[in-house]
Amino acid sequence: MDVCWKGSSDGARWREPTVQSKVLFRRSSDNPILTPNDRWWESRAVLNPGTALYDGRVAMVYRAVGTDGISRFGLAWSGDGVHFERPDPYPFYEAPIDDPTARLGVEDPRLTPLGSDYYVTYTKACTAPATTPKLAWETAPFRVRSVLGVTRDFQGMDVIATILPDTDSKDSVLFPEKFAGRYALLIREFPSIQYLTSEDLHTWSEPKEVMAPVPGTWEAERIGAGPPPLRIPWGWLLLYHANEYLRLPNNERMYRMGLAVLDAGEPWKVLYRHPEPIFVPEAPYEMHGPVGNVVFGEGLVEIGESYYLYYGAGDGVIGLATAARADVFALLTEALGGPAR
Ligand code: BMA
Repeated sequence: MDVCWKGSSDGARWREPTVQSKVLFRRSSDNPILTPNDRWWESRAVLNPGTALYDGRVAMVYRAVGTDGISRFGLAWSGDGVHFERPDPYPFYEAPIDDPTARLGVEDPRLTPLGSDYYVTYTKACTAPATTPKLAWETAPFRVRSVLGVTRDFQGMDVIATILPDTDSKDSVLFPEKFAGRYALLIREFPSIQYLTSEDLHTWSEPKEVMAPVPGTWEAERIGAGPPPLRIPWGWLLLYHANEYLRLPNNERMYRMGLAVLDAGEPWKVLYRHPEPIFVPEAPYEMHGPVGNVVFGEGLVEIGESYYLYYGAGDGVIGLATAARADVFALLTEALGGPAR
């Protein structure tokens, strides 16, 4: 492991990360599986992909940053879950030019299949005041809002609504099921994960806290949902990201992935929260990039006997890590006992 936090001349400021390598999810030997290319709108970075199974293939909607520093969405397809093609030379979606709340563009899409549609939850971002677009990784004062869109066939995306128009929020994920007739969503209002419901996808209930950061640990500073929750025999499998400030020389934080299980029918209740991260930055393309020390998983699909986790690495490229379903279930059986059926 590249221990870039050691050997600093300012030894008093830097400290060891609280947790290092964990192996529940293993990175693909084909990583990084998607990198920037010479198209102007995705030439600087591709990252943070939402994924879903569609017509026997993996559809991937990812964040792309181009020469103008603005974030847009690209679309990639894979037949085997590992090798992706980008047949369309144009962005899948970009923010309308006249939206002052999206001057930095759109970020971090997640895909939720529900009914015959695929919902897209994402962030739109601007600076305040939003007059000079800056790169997303610059230390600009950020304003972020969560948005809900929808596609049926990946030929284009319709925007449904901004989820909480007056609130800074991000990391929204829609559940792939309704609860008592209502849509349900997880969202990050700094620094924790909240639960909201809606009858019509336009008006949302008051946020209810689901999980908060844990001071003094690898998830001390802020947490947010990763991919949309996935149904498992115990309830809902929630992979999430967690941020810890390390005071590293080049970037003062580290993003890792954690695992929790939410109650099947009352998903604001946490049945289990694994004490250690299940995936951490270690590879060079995760440790170094526009923002180093980042794994940011947003896509999770089941292929064969495995979970495929698609993640942004170092905010610059896209990686794949897989876990055997049997290993995840063994961990949960040890933690929770056999699933109640
Ligand atoms: C979060 C988001 C992500 C990004 C991550 C790490 O706040 O902005 O888009 O990948 O930080 O920089």
